[in-house]
Order: sequence, then structure tokens, then C-alpha cells
Amino acid sequence: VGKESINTEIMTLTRFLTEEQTKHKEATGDFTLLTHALQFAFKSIAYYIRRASLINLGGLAGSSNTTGDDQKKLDVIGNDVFLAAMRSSGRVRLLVSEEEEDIITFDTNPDAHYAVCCDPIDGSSNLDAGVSVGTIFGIYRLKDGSKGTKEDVLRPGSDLVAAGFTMYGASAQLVFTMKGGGVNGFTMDNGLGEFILTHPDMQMPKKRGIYSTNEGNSKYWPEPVLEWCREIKNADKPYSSRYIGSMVADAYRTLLYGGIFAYPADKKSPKGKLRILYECGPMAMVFENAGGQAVDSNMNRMVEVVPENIHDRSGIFLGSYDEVQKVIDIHKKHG
Ligand code: AHM
Ligand code: MG
Repeated sequence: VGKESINTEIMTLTRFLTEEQTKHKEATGDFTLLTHALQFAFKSIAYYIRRASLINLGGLAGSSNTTGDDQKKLDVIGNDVFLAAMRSSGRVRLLVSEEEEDIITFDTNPDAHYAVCCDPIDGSSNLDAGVSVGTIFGIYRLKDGSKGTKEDVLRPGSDLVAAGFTMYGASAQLVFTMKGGGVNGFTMDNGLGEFILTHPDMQMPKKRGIYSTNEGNSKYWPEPVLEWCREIKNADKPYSSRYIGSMVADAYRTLLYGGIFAYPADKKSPKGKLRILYECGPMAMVFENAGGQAVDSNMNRMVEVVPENIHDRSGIFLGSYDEVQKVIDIHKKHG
């Protein structure tokens, strides 16, 4: 290979997780094994999505999930892949999935300590157009002495031990954070079959004039949200609008470039659209750990919101610190 500069000191996700484990003296390796299974689920889902239109995986499966969305064939496959990976890791006791009405308890893993909440393929309405979709996940440790009940997952995001999301785009990206830690971004190297650390210690810009929301809903928005939107569009330098309609993709861009993503509660969806356990909570943890903010439509910190039921929804504003603060200040003014 002559004198070409090839980086042989690559930080793969596997190496990263192993090094993290050795930092924690009390670690048993259970969490590390769980994350290896997660990693496999991401790789598999990325693979099927990439091949979807070639092997007839496009379109609807002919069913609808618990919250009434039409299920795509890939929603079903993504869910099955995820479920099998979590069960076979042996380290997961409970699984909450957007595609499953009830909590799944793995009887094969009676002594496992973890509960995983996930949206296996978020943004699936975009799938057939080849737009980026991804997987969102959050991991709780079961409460002390618990054998796995719904109380182990009906908890605030601030209890999460780890969370993150993938985006299956031009390349597969993984954003991962642990409690009290930073945010790290990995890119799938298809040649090596490994996620490589490409965005260490991600810190998002403190502000940026980009807003990302489905403004088609503005007819239903409450006054403070309308005022915020008018204000940013009439600023000296009006904000740019960017909306993909795939939370993982809109969030990934917002994390990198800064700005704000909003899906407020409104007259049409009084509780908001996005789900607390496997969309809002994990995303909020990522954004806070990267120096941003995330609040619900009542301007409460999103990671403090506790769902009553596993599929509960919430309004959400997340993004750069100053951009979210602007929303909070306008809401406070309205009282
Ligand atoms: P899904 O989980 O059924 O894919 O729905 C969630 C998606 C998010 O990815 C995205 O932010 C939002 O729904 C878009 O909603 P809308 O089409 O109403 O703008
Ligand atoms: Mg979703």
C-alpha cells in the first residue's frame, strides 16, 4: 500500500463500548452485550431498507398497528428483527415497541435487568420514496428487585441509562448517549461492516436560524406557537424552513447544524403526535446531552415527562439551546 495514509487506529462501536465498560468497575458486561445486539438490529434493518425496492418490501403489509397507523411491510420486518435481537441478547426483560400493543416480557430472560423502548422504523411513511428513516431507542434498568413490570418503563427520560437513534440515509448513522455522558456519532462503514466513531463528543450549535415543523398544521396551533412562528419568519434575517417529515432525519440535521424541531400539541392532536417513551424521551436525552434543550407543549423539560400508558403522546420542541428558549419565553409571556 506504499505511503498512503490509512488510519489503522479506528474506533469502532464495539471497541468504544468495550472501553466504556472497563471505565465502570461495577459493570457486569450485561449492558455491553445488550448494545451488541442493538448494533446487530441496526445493521440488519439498514440492510433490508437498502434492498427494499429490489426484493419487493415496499408498500403496506395490510394491517395497522396499535395507534392506527397503516403498517408497512418494513415496519413489520423492522419490528421482528428488533424483537429477535433483544430477546436473543438474553439481557432484555421487557420490550416496548411502537408496533406492539402491549409490553413484551421475555420469559426466556427471567433475570435480565433491562427494558428497551423502541420505534423500529420511524418515519416509515417516507419509505417508498427512499427518504431517510431510522430507529429510535431508550434503555432503562429495571428498578431494584423488579422482575419486570410496566412500572419499569412508565418512567421519565431522566431515568434512561442510554438512548439514541439511527438514521438510514446515504450512509447509516448512529447517535448514542449514556446517562451523564456525552453524545457520540458513528457512521456505518459497509466495507468493514462496522459502525465507526466519526462524530466524537457532539455539541450542538447554541443557536441557528432553521426551523423544522409541519406548518400545514398551523391552522390548529395555539396562539403562542403561532406567535413564535410569525416572529422567526419576520426576524431581520428570517429563518430557513427544513422539514423532511422523518423525525430521525430532521433531528439529525438539527443536531449537526443547529435550529429547532417542533411537533406541538394542537387542536387536531391535543396530546401531540409523537410518542413519549420511544420518540420524545430518547431524543430529548440526546439533545440535552449535546447542549441543547427539549420541552413539551407545557414547557416542561421533556425528560421529566412521565407517561401514564406506554403509547402516550406529547407535543415537543427540541433543538439548539437559544432556539428552544425562545419558544419557552413566548409561552411564559402568554402565561
Ligand atoms: P411514525 O412513527 O409512524 O413513522 O410517525 C412519526 C413521524 C416522525 O418521524 C415525524 O417527525 C412525524 O411523524 C411526521 O408527521 P407529519 O407527517 O404529521 O408531519
Ligand atoms: Mg415513529
